[in-house]
Amino acid sequence: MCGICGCGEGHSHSHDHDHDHPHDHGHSHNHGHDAEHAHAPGLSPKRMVQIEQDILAKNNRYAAENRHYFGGRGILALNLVSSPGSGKTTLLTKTIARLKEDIAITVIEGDQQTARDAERIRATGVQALQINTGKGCHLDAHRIGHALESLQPKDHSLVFIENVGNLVCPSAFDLGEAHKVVILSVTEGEDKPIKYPDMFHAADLMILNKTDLLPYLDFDAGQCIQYAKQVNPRIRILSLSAKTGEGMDSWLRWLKAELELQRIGYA
Ligand SMILES: Nc1nc2c(ncn2[C@@H]2O[C@H](COP(=O)(O)OP(=O)(O)OP(=O)(O)O)[C@@H](O)[C@H]2O)c(=O)[nH]1
Ligand SMILES: [Mg+2]
Repeated sequence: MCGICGCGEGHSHSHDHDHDHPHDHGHSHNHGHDAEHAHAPGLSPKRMVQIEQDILAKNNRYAAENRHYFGGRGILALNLVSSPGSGKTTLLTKTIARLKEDIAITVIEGDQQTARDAERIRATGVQALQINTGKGCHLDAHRIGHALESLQPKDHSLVFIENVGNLVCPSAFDLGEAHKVVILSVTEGEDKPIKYPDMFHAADLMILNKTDLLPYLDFDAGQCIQYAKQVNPRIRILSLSAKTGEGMDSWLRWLKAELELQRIGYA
């Protein structure tokens, strides 16, 4: 169970013992699937809160390792979050097509089931690894650490992490990314930033996608942008259509600028 949001995390390899994973960046560590115990009968609310805090603290330690890994190698890692179907994979395939000649790109895909998104990414010619979370509702930093071990992204490259489609739980889990990028499609309604404020608060950039559909909808883009800024005054907002390519140039310029900053190589 997801002890953070209560929506029922549990890994597809669900079990209840601790085990070790060696990491080739110099250490091994334990992790227990504590979250799965969070709904066990007989647990007091106080104990539940303690378990939630432990899960997040443990995740934050792995996230710090990932951030150190990215920082030392000048890699820009972005965590793409949204509700299901906002267009994350479409945006990625279109972005990769425009950038892959100049920039090395690696993608980590998170979905509950199937390898469909990783296959769509591989069809563009770049490396992708699919993580299936089973009943899990978000990616966690520990799994990203393992994915990095097997993918070995190049120094000064771009790593996209497409999170599980869910506007709630992924907001609580730092993966070590430079930025969370929240994608909201215009078919979802302009009120999503105020209904799911944690996600819009956690994100540094919001992409308003599927703008090609605006003529057919009552979506009020100005109101949506105002709601997003109400929740997070620092949020940057770009509007685009991954389908038609309108607005993509600004997104590509943002990516290149952020990559350049990351290439400085942080300690
Ligand atoms: N009209 C229009 N459709 C789009 C656009 N971007 C994506 N789509 C469509 O939206 C649907 C979902 O796109 P995906 O890229 O699979 O969305 P996703 O966010 O990766 O979905 P999950 O991984 O399942 O959460 C597909 O039918 C896409 O073709 C867009 O800019 N305009
Ligand atoms: Mg997808």
